[in-house]
Amino acid sequence: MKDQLLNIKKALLAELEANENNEAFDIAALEALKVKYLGKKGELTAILRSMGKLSPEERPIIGQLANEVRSEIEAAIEEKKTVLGSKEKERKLKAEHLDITAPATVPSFGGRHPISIVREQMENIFLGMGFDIAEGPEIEREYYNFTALNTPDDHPARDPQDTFYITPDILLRTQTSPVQIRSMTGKEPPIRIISPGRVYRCDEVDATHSPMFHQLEGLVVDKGITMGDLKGTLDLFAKTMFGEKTETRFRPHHFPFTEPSAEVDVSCFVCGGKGCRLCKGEGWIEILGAGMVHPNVLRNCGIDPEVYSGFAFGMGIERIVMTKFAISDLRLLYENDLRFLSQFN
Ligand code: 2NM
Repeated sequence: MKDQLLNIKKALLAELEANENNEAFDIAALEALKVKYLGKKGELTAILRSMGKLSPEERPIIGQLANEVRSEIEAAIEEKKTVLGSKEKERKLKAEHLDITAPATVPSFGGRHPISIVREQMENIFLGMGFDIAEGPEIEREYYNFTALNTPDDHPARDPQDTFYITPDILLRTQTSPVQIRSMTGKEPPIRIISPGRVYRCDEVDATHSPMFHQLEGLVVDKGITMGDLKGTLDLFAKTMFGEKTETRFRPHHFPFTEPSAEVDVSCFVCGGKGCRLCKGEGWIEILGAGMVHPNVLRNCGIDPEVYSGFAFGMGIERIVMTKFAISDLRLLYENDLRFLSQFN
């Protein structure tokens, strides 16, 4: 029995030594070992239970030895526990290491899209001249988009090849002019509004076309409004948008909804009109269309053209963005590539 006791101690010490360099041998494994040797079903307990068979002389001797073995085993396990504990602490410290001197991660806030930047600039210029901002639906009635605007039934813009029809009567607006029609209908002038927003046309995507783009149109109706008011308004807009040296040029044109109509150019703000890459040697850059509101359009909206007159204009926001920032490909504005967009922050 004496040998049995000493063997238990040896076996425990051997197991501890065998696991000296075993990374997987942790405190839980050590607890299991303790149960195996000292637990109720452990080997030492089994021996102590069988001590009744011993003679009265042997009993105290074996009893004492058993107690010694038990405390030696306990001591060995305690010692190992301390070692494992400090190893565990070291591992945690390494894993949870925090360098408080490291530079902070700066949160990135993003920025505004160039179309939004320019649209807001344009809005602010017209708000400063006393215009209000008007909005309307992007899904529009054919009447507001074409008919009320004096567009002939056989006008090419009405072609299903060019316009997204939902039904023969409902379509995606091809311009923001229907907003002006809605604003004029049943309202007594003076009217002074701009209508920025998305418009849709059946175009293949390329460097200068997109089936969705943005427009900003303007409308003024009052007694005695003339072409001079139109020229003054657009000239001030151009000077504020592109620089005070900017000049404007009106070229005769045709729109169904205005008469007379004009296309409007601004003098190139890069070369000042001498001709350069931006203006393709022209000295002028076309930025908008405009004219005096056609009497038929006023009548369609219940406004008497004998009493009132008005001017209107429209421009593509993307075109202004591309001109201002010298962007050669429209698609860059829709691809949401941060390498492009972050340049405008
Ligand atoms: C343009 C060019 C010229 C325009 C006309 C109207 C309305 F409703 F008053 F008749 N709104 N917008 C207009 C005039 C739009 O875009 C190139």
